[in-house]
Amino acid sequence: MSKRALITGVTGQDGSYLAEHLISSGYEVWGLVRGQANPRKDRISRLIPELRFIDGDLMDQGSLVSAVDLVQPDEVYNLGAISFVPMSWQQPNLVTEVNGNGVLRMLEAVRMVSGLSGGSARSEAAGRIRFYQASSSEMFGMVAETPQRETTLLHPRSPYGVAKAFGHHITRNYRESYGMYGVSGILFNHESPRRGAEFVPRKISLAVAQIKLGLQDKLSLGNLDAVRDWGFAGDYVRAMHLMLQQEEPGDYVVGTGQMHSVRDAVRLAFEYVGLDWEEHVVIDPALVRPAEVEILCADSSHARTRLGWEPEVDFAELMRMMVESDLAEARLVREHGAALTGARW
Ligand code: NAP
Ligand code: F7E
Repeated sequence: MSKRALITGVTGQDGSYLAEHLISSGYEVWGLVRGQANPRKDRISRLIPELRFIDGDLMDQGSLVSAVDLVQPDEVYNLGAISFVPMSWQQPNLVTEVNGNGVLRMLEAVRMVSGLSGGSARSEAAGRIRFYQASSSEMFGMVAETPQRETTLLHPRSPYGVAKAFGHHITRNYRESYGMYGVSGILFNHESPRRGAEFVPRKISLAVAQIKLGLQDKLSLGNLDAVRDWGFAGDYVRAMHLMLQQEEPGDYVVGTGQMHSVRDAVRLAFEYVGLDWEEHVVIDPALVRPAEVEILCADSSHARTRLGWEPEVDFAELMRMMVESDLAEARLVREHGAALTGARW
């Protein structure tokens, strides 16, 4: 019989790649969707017609218990979150509720449906539903060491990072308290042509496409010196799946181990279309964060040795892929109008 997976955050970047990966591996995949007439549900069901949906919200405990009870998944991937870091200074309570307490609600739903009570001895029920938590390198914040690994001290710099740290710790606590098969993937920044337009690599690739076609002239950015370890989302969802296939649950850092600054990303993207970035980029101090994460770089040796995971797409290829995709989309808009856009995502 095929395995069944439930994904929260299925309408997001990672949810879409993970659903595709699991379906191609023979899974029956259910996605939790929130809200009334969520337009992103239409978008993903066009992309992945085999995907099934169930209503629910990480803010609503009852809806999560019902969803887990109805789907009876073998694996739950908790990807749902408010994932844009600056939003967490604007609405810290909401972000804490969704990204922090939302994890606890999802764990409680799994615990209740599995019939687990206290005692860390692993019972059959404890391993029945395996749980993946989308932890983040943002938890390392003001980094205690470089590169960062599973044991690096957490020092989050944003309410987003603080909420993710709670989700991380509570997942480990359910593993230790109930013997639940719960893992955290501490994923470093990962991007794709499906990335939200608010995140810096996609903001750059979209602007480069518009500027190349003469539809825009300037790109406003904040801190160009920030350094990130950027990978491809399609590579990272393979790691999520592998984490839930191990005999014992554990936590894993996932990244490429390569560091690039925002300036590098801008230079590369403009170079790709034959333009000089310095003629187009302007600095907007309003885009600089109240507390910045200056540098992130993953030591993924644990994931590489234990999971056999390797990234396949490097930074230059990733930026090329994103710029090409946005150029193709921008050309469509220019030639046929907005009605044809979003056909691929
Ligand atoms: P994304 O594209 O922003 O997707 C976020 C998803 O969460 C959307 O499907 C959204 O659904 C859903 N969501 C938001 N609020 C919700 C709520 N109250 N209840 C249920 N679902 C809700 O994010 P992503 O890049 O795919 O990231 C996936 C996860 O990995 C997130 O938890 C993120 O924090 C984490 N992460 C991402 C990265 C990265 O670089 N991408 C790195 C480390 C960790 P709607 O359609 O309803 O808005
Ligand atoms: O910023 C700098 C900004 O918003 C990257 C999320 O997926 O990864 C992501 O969080 C860097 C920061 O991603 C602009 O200050 C400069 O230093 O693309 P970002 P993020 O904040 O690192 C982590 C791992 C997650 O978990 C999150 O969910 O780029 N930067 N100028 C800018 N950033 C943005 N967005 N816009 C700018 O104009």
